[in-house]
Amino acid sequence: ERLKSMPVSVPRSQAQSHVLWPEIDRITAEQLHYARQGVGEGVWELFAEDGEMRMYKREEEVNGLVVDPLKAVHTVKGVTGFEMCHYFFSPDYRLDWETTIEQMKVLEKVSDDTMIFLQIHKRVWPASQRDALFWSHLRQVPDSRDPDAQNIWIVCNHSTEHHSAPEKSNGKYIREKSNGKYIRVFLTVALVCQTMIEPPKNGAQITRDDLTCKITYCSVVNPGGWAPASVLRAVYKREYPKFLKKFTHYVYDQCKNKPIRF
Ligand code: 16C
Repeated sequence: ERLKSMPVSVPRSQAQSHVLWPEIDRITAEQLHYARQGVGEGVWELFAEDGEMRMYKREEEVNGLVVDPLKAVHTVKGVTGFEMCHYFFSPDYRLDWETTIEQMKVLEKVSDDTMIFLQIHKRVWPASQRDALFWSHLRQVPDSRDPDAQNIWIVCNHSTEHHSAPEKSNGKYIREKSNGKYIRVFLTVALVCQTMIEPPKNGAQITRDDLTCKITYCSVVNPGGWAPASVLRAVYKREYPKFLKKFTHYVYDQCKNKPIRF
């Protein structure tokens, strides 16, 4: 009788017992769905292009603040989707490729695949400096009827709260008058990566030459307080392409002489 009430499957992630888990599970699934939708319906506007990389935006404002959603696609040879996501998720490499950060701290390691980060970003003149507090979750895309789905990984980052780093609560006006030092941004970011394998001839071993990684990166950042629209748009038009090029080159370089990890 007792056996009947026991769970039949092993939990996929140790983070399942965390209070944030329902939110992490829901937002990650939503972001995966959103990332898989194309950019063809005419609402997305191409703003940057470089080799295989294409970056699209939609101009949107909320309460007078620019929150333009961004969607980028890229294709990189010689690496797997897992490798891309691993380097994006792990705090060990973040400062190697992330050029908008001044400081980064892991506030809580929920499990091997889920962490809570606090980051202080570089200041953009003439706006106040920003910080970001978010959970980050890495997972292999589970069960799907699509056989290729086994080769898909996602990292999802989403703003949250944490007792060890409360947002300054003394009101926007005061914060912007230099009392509170940082304005907190709100972000939802997803990196989705799929490994495509060109089967080698004569059943030979798969090498890095047989691999292609298809990348989709989606981001929405709410600046959280006043920042001039023109400056903000100029900054992200420069920073997003810079990020995706630098990050993917970095992962390629890190992986090229190492065994393939799926
Ligand atoms: O996804 C990326 N990185 C992840 C790990 O760090 C994580 C971080 C998201 C970044 C959230 C943006 C925070 C705003 C920082 C202020 C801008 C600093 C620019 C400094 C330039 C010298 O998911 C890759 C992130 C790629 C770069 C994002 C740039 C976005 C700019 C959006 C404008 C925000 C408001 C700025 C206020 C003036």
